[in-house]
Amino acid sequence: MHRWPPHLVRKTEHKTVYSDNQQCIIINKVDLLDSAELAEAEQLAELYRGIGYETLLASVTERRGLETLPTLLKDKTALLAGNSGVGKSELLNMLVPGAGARTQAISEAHLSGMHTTTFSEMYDLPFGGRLIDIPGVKGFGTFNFEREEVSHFFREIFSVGRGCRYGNCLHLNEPGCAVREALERGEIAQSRYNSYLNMLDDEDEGKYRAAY
Ligand SMILES: Nc1nc2c(ncn2[C@@H]2O[C@H](COP(=O)(O)OP(=O)(O)OP(=O)(O)O)[C@@H](O)[C@H]2O)c(=O)[nH]1
Ligand SMILES: [Mg+2]
Ligand SMILES: [Zn+2]
Repeated sequence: MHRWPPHLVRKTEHKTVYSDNQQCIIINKVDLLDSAELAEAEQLAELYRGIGYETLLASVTERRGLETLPTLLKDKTALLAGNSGVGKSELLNMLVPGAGARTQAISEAHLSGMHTTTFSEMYDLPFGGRLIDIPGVKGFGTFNFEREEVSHFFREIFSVGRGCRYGNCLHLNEPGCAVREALERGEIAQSRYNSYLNMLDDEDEGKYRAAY
């Protein structure tokens, strides 16, 4: 079973921050969780809701937790993003009867070393709108941004960070850092701040622009 992939949320968050699009986070396969894991998932959902993301706990195979999706997707063009095997194509097949997108158990997919969906395809939603199924993303990918821009991918850190004394504050130990203050008051989640630090430290993947 997949562990929660906060890095993936960050990844799509990054993309949506830049495109100014709406993002809905779906935590799928809750049918596989025991009660402790479900509680953990619910906490995570609350965290992201608090930041302002529509967040659903769902089971596509059991048709649960997805009741609001048609309203969210109606007359929009949306993209299904997420790791390979999380159930994107399964969700597409649920929303678009007859789409017939291939789905595959993770174990089989991993044996072949391939993503089940190998190219992106757009489908018309029966209630209006379009949905694009894409091959699962692997790992973090290569980005092209400055260290000062990492906070742009964390909605709440970005908005609180406007109150920092220095415009180029990295929210580490700088004086007058509004982010650290908000963290101490519990207004920014420690887990989000840790993710932020991880991403800031993670320089070996060539994510940052080379200095020139
Ligand atoms: N238990 C459970 N299994 C699910 C659920 N949703 C999807 N699956 C299964 O997970 C496996 C992978 O689903 P896919 O829809 O192929 O995954 P994908 O995200 O499209 O994967 P790629 O095309 O490789 O990116 C399939 O065997 C699905 O039947 C769910 O809610 N619960
Ligand atoms: Mg797929
Ligand atoms: Zn700061």
